[in-house]
Amino acid sequence: MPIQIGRRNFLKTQVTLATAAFCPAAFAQTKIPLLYCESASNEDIRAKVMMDRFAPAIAGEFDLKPYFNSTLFKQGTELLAMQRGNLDMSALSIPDFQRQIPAWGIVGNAYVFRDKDHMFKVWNSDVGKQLFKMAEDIGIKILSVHYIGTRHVSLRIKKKINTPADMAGIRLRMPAGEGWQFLGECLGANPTPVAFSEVYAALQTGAIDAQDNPMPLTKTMKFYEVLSQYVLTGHLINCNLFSIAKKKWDSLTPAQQTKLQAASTDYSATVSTQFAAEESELAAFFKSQGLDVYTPDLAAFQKFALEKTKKSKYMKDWTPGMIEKIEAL
Ligand code: KDO
Repeated sequence: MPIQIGRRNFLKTQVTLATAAFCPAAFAQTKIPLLYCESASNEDIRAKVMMDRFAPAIAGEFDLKPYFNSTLFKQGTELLAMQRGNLDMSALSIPDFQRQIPAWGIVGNAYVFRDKDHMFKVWNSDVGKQLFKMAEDIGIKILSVHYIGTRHVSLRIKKKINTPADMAGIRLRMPAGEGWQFLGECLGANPTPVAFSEVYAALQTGAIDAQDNPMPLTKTMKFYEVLSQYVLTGHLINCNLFSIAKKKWDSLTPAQQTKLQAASTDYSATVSTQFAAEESELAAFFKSQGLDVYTPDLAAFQKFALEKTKKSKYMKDWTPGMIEKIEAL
């Protein structure tokens, strides 16, 4: 049975074909621009995997415009830029969300995740669903989560650190943001905000005594050149939330959403694997560079952080029953 098309449709088809003949662009799908910015440097695993894997995977539908090293928006301002429609995507931190959603403080708290596997169990559970919904309610669609290492205290000065009492008065750089600064207080230190891209200079000039980046970032940014010791506090299993402005997401077709989601899931899985692999070799590398690398009294650090949190104003913001669900996973 030949397909019956009416006279009007027939004419429309002829006109369309004629148009396409004279300007192929009318048929060539115009690529959707995706403006991306984050504070990772160009040498970072995340930048390399983005350019080598993620960008090519979405190149058919999207025109990715990536900015690393916070070259478009200062670290900590990306979420607001996304809400205002000035930025499409970023790799956000938990304290970025906590600024507008106090309940997110629960997952940015010291020692809340036992390890990388526990962290992913939480994000893939009902707890993760609840937190992702809170993010959508402020206009941010979280596409995927990647592990960027476990945070430990590393110091320029040689003072031996065994318990939080030894951290008293230590000027510990933490990223800007209330959640990050409180995390520094939970380590017994005197936290001070410095942008990621300024940490090397702050260590070199003695403006700060310590910082707490995961080992892969300390390597990539060469912070170890101005550090003397790594104290394996393991106080935070660090992740980025790979996100898109919800308005942008909602403007995509279902096919474009499926494509972007699949590429994001693949991207975060690849990044997490590479960070974990690199991290496993770095204690030996830092020792080879002359740093002292040792484990402090972890029980003392965990006890101190829990007491600090209980006495703080933050626990009242936590969703009732959520910490029990997290601990049970
Ligand atoms: C940092 O500023 O110490 C930090 O490591 C915090 C992380 O959550 C993440 O924002 C990271 O910077 C950036 O992705 C740069 O690596």
